[in-house]
Amino acid sequence: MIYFLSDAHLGSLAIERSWAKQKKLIEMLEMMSKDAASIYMLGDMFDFWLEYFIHDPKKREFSPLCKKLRELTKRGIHIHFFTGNHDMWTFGGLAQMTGAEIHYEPCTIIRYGKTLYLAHGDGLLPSDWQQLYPKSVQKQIKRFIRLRKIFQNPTCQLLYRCLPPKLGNKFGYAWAKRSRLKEFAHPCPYKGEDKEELVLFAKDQEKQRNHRDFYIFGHRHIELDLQIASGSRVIILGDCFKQWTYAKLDHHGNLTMHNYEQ
Ligand SMILES: [Mn+2]
Repeated sequence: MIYFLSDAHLGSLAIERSWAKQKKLIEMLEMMSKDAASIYMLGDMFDFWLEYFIHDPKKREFSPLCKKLRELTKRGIHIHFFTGNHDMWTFGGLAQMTGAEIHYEPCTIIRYGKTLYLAHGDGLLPSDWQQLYPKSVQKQIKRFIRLRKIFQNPTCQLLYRCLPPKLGNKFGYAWAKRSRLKEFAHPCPYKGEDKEELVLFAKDQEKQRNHRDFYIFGHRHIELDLQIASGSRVIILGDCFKQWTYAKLDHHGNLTMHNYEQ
């Protein structure tokens, strides 16, 4: 079996009982480990993860999860960690702590006879997005792209990593909290097949003859399983702090969505 999950936003200052969520996540991983060959975590598992040049005591908070992942990799389960827009700043530390393989970019894999496109999902747009959206939405998208460029800029990253962790975390967690509170105050439900960026992105890929059986994303905190073409589905994974949803691909190439309630 192959499992897919995303968006635990561990450590978030806007989510109550963060330690209990981490515990539940560990139990969920343990459940998956019973028959998992690989586990794919598709981004934003941490609300803010940045590796400084100086020791960061805050990381200790996540050591139960890191220990669990280390144990699973030792047992021979492949753990894949995709960076999201909240936890892209790992420079080898997380891989060392957990034994996970880190993915900084979307990737296409073939498993059990199926082609899967995997990505966190932030910043993915159909190629004709500038014609598709009204000016106001275009402005928002452009702002997001600009911010993403700054986040991914090596010089900016280097400078941020020089900060004392206490200060860097203060900014980082406050920024993440603001975006979480914004989401809680104005939830953005599924926009529909003709507006949801990730669906449009996948449809565009199909149109360009880059066929995949499954497009699996996180990022949006909504649960979606949508057929977009014959033999092609878009899956958006939901989250692991409220909905506790995940996807599972079995040996026959069947992909199913599940809800972890325990
Ligand atoms: Mn995200």
